[in-house]
Amino acid sequence: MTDTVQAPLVGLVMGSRSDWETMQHAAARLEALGISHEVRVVSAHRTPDVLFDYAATAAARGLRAIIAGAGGAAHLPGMLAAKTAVPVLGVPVQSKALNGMDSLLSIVQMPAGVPVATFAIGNAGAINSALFAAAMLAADHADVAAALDAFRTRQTADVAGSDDPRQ
Ligand code: RP5
Repeated sequence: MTDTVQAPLVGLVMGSRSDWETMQHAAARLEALGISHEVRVVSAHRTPDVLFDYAATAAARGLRAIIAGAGGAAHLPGMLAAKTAVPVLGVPVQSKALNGMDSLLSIVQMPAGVPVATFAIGNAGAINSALFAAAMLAADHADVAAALDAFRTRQTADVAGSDDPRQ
C-alpha cells in the first residue's frame, strides 16, 4: 500500500498489523473523501521510540489530525496526545478477550489536560474517525468540505430511497 502523493494531512496509525482489519475502514473513507494521508504501525508497547518520534514530528510534517487505533491496553492514542498538540482521534479496536471494552476504556478515560477524541469500538469508530477528521479539515480545505457534503447528501438519499425495510 502506498501513501497518497500529496503531503499527508492525516496520520493513520495503529498499534499492530492486526488492527488493519478495523482501521482499513478509516483509510477507505479518507481515500473516498480525497484526504491525503499516511498509514503506519506504531506500537506504544513494542516501539515506544518510534511513537515518540512520530508524535514529536507530526505538526512540523503538516499533519492536522492523527487517527490512532489500538486494542486491549490501548495506550497509543493517549501517548501520542501526550507528545503532540495535533488532535488525536482514538479508535478502540475490538479485542478478543473483552470485546473492545478494554480498548474503549483505555482510550476514553484520559485524565484532564491531555484530550483524546474517542470513537465507537470497531468499524463504526474507524469510519467515524475519518469523517470527523474530514469535518475538522473542511473549514480550510474546500475540496474536503465538498466531498464530505456530497457523502452526507448521498447517505441521506440512500436512506430516503429505501425506507421500506422489506425491499
Ligand atoms: C495492541 O495490542 C494493538 O493495538 C492490538 O490491537 C493488540 C494486539 O496486538 P497483536 O498481538 O495482534 O500484535 O497493542
